[in-house]
Amino acid sequence: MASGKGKASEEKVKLTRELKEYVKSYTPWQTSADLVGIIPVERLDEIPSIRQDWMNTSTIKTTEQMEDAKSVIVLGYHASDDIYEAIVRRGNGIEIFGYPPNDNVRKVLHYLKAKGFEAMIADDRLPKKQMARLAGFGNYGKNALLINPKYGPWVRLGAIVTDAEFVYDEPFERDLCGECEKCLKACPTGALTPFRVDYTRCLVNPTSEEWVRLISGELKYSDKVGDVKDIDKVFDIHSPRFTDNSRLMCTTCQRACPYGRKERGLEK
Ligand code: B12
Ligand code: SF4
Ligand code: SF4
Repeated sequence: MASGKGKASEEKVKLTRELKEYVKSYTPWQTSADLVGIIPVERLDEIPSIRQDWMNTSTIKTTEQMEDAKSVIVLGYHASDDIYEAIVRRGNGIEIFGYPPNDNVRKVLHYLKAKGFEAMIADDRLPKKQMARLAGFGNYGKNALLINPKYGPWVRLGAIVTDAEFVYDEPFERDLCGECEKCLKACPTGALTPFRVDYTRCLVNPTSEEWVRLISGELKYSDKVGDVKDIDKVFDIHSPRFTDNSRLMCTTCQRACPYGRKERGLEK
């Protein structure tokens, strides 16, 4: 249920409705968002800064990105197939096709700019899982990912910061995990403890340069992490080659999750 509807001006109600329809609208050859929620910046900015160790930085406030920011539009894309997990080598760099589908994020950006609003793709130092929970997408799972009742953890997130104002969505308050611990048990490297991932153990943690060399075969995973029992075998099983020029990111904790299996085609 959206909040403040009674008090919201007709203009805000109209803009909110039109934007949500536009974001989800289907255009051939373009991704459309599967989930969209909008939050006021204060709701996100009141969360204390979180250390982002993997990036060697900390989260920032929306107003550090855009002084006059009023809202964050949170976009969710269903990662419906393994293709979303492919890391493809391209020269000395990599391409990740699956997240976030920038064509759709840019489409929203242009939509807002054409209406005269300021709009920017959210800085990576803005915490996406937190904004998705606050926008009502789902809860914070024990796998340290946002899990949605329909799509489970198979959701990739994008976001836009803007000075436009909308009718806002409510946070997600239910706990979907309960007593379940399937993801914790499934992780082959023991990277998960409830609600936290130890990035040093997670098989998805290589840098772009390391991915290039892991794909070409120049680097073995054990060269990176040292003498961990059977680690090259574990990496090959959980981060397999997709084509000669790519590997799939590990999805084992997501596969174990009871949510979103049907939508991902993991069960009939
Ligand atoms: C750095 C990073 C990584 C790093 C480090 C992961 C990490 N620590 O979050 C590595 C490389 C390991 C990684 C791996 C993956 N990532 Co990543 N990653 C990011 C990135 C760029 C930043 C996240 C970050 O640093 N957060 C800092 C940490 C400390 O924050 P946090 O996890 O929220 O920590 C809080 C919780 O622990 C919470 N907490 C602790 N206890 C409890 C208890 C309760 C009850 C609650 C509610 C909260 C809570 O408190 C902490 C502080 O607030 C984001 C994009 C972004 N800008 O947000 C994508 C992102 C989080 N990754 C994503 C994905 C999909 C993955 C992978 C599945 C890769 C893949 N196969 O596609 C794996 C999954 C591993 C896993 N199980 O988490 C998606 C997540 C989508 C979703 N459904 O949640 C994001 C949002 C990217 C995107 N644009 O879609 N990732
Ligand atoms: S992505 Fe793989 S290695 Fe990383 S936490 Fe999930 S299961 Fe463990
Ligand atoms: S596998 Fe179970 S514990 Fe892990 S995120 Fe899914 S529901 Fe939560």
